[in-house]
Amino acid sequence: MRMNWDIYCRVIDNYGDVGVVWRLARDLAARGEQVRLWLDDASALEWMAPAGQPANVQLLAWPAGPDMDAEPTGDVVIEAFGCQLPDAVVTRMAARPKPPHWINLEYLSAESYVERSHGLQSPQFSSPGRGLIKRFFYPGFTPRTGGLLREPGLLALQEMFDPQAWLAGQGQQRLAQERVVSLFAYPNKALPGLLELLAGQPTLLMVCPGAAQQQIAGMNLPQTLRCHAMPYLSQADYDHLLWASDLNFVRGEDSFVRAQWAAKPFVWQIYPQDDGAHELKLTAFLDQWLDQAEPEMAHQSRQLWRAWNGLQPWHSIHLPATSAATAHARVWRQHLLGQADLSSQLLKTVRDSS
Ligand code: TRH
Repeated sequence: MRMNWDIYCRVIDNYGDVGVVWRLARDLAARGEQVRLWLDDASALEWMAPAGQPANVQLLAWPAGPDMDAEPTGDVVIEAFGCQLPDAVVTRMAARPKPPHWINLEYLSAESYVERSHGLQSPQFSSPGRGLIKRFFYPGFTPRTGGLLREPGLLALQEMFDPQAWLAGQGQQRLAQERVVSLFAYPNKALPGLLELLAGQPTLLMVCPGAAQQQIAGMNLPQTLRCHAMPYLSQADYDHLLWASDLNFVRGEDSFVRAQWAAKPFVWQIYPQDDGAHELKLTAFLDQWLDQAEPEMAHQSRQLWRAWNGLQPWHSIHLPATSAATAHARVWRQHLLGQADLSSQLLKTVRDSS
């Protein structure tokens, strides 16, 4: 039975918040659900989703005018990344004859608290939400978590993808012996070290908008390194960039997940936190991801990831052999395919508790 979903999200910084909720909204809509996406800043969707939204996704501004206060709430209300719903919305949720499913969608992490906390319920004892139950939903990498966003048909699309044709569409061509590397990064002191490492082999470096493009613009590059400054791509084309590359540098949350579905070697730059909490989060992922990996590849990856994240000096850093890294990326994707995707799990949670 089709349900009405309200997804609320406040954009804190960067593009991951809007990127994740937009992907979720589209995925639910593709499965026949009716979705309203409430965003306080939808500007990034201009380039992320230039084709606009499907008919069953409605984009709404938050905070909105008086109409927001009058709107009935959906059957399911998703509070993304602890964004704190306005009291007026919670009051209306509590006033519904049949209370809505209230789900707090959390950030992605491989830390052990995720399995412990996923699915926990928080009954509301005071106004405005008195009588409602909020459920915590944690994405993750193991069957005891909420899984990862993965649209049905994603792998089939990748199978049919033609990397040369796509690169040509971007005005680029892979030269003989050249590898293609994508780079999406926060400001990073390790960038000169990385460029030197990449220049050890002919490389076409596709640099996404942002800090890295500015940093590279002022540098003298060796002849073995061809850099191409990319425009902002749509989310679909960003996937294509990951699929067309032999090695991907990704960041944050959503590009990090997409790199895993791309099943190409990748390096993650985690969103840095002032209190250093990102180191634990990075280590938790490395531990899971490298658990069954070939030892040399695992060692080199750990050193490279830590140095790229400023957690150790850029010293004696190597790129893991492409063959071992690619084999590992495929094994890891296969492991992830063993768990239900995030939208399927959300739908199941809601249906089971209806
Ligand atoms: O932009 P980010 O750094 O977002 C981060 C993370 O979400 C982090 O967890 C959060 O705490 C912080 O913001 C506030 O990286 P992320 O998550 O990869 O999001 C980027 C989105 O932009 C993703 O949906 C992919 C999309 N994208 C495109 O669609 N086209 C592009 O050209 C590029 C470079 C990205």
